[in-house]
Amino acid sequence: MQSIQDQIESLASTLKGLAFVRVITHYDADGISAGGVLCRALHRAGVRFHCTMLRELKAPDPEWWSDSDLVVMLDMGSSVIEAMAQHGRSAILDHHTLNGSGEAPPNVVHINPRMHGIDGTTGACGSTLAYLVAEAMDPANVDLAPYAIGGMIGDRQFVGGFSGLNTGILERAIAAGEVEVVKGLPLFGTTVSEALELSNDPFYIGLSGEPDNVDAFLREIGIDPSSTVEDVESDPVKASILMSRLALRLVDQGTALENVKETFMDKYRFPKLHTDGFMLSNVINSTGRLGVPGVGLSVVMGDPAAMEEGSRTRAQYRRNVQVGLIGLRDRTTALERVQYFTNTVPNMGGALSGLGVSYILDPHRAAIAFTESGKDLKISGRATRALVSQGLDLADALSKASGTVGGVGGGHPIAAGATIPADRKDEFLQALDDALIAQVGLVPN
Ligand SMILES: [Mn+2]
Repeated sequence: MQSIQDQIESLASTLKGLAFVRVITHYDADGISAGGVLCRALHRAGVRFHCTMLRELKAPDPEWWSDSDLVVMLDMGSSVIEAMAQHGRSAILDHHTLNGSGEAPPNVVHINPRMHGIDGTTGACGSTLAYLVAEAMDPANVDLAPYAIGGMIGDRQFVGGFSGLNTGILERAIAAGEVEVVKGLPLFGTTVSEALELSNDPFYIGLSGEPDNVDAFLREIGIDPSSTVEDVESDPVKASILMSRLALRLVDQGTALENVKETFMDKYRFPKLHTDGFMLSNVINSTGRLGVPGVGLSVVMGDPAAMEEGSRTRAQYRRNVQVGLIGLRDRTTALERVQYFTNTVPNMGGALSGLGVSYILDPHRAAIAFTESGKDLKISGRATRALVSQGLDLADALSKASGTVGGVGGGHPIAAGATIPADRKDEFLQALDDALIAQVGLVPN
């Protein structure tokens, strides 16, 4: 088998010789960043392109091959190699789980780090691979590394530390002056008051979404609300007072201890773009979530007007999530090992159950959001790492419980989903609670 470096270099030289490339990518932060980085490299090389961002990949569309020389699929596709091969010449750059060996027919280039012993969770994602192709097309494309890093952060590749191909990209980007790694506060915004007021991760009860309370809180601890986040970060005394007071608030509101962060974190500053990796990833993610992924793509393509609009979608998306989180505790019902609530905003269930169980709901119980979808209920479930380490497996429990009422479910031990007939909700909840109790017992007194 060819090495992944050889695969990337050979795809890069192929791309430079083509007239028109069709790019298909996922609508999340990683997929949009990957698409933007590759399209920008194609544009610089004088290759025409057309980019489509998909919410989910059902089956490849034959139209993609109608007038293009090559279809490049990013951040997905490892599960549809054969179908792609039947339609025509394709390249698939994915980092998700493989079906079988991943071997592809001769008209498909299949690049997946998992086939080369590289971790697809921390070592490479869609934007990693798209960036490496762009860099192989022209080393001057190193100025696109910040967008790739935004995509890696959006994919949560940094959790547990970047590894594999990501590490090398970070090193080269630092050497080129595109990125600076600095220790900073887990706060994102221009002023410290804006950052706190818009904070959902963590969600601070009484501060998030409450600007008057934020200003009073900051004044009480001697911080001018109009100071920038960087002003506070550069004053170690103020920064540590702020961090310890915020940590105390999280403890008081019953946040799972694993989510009480009192320490500084690595931030990835992009001096030439006047932003950082977490901000950029939030901006791009929000455009996909609000149904305008083209704005996110234009941000990555370097359009300053898109960046302005992206800042507005970021604020709007955060407000939407906040509306769901404010008062969530009062709208949540607890059984023994499960707690559940109704969500009314499509595609928001996972964010609410995840942020809910992390910061404001009971950390001893898995959190379940029910979202109506025609005659069905869609279920998004999240647990804590502590529960998973005690043996809780939400994917297994959701799969069993949905199966007993004629639904389907699955996912990961800490984050899973299901779909069930709407009229069997109570029966499903009982089966889910039973399955979770069988895994981790009753809540200790
Ligand atoms: Mn991805």
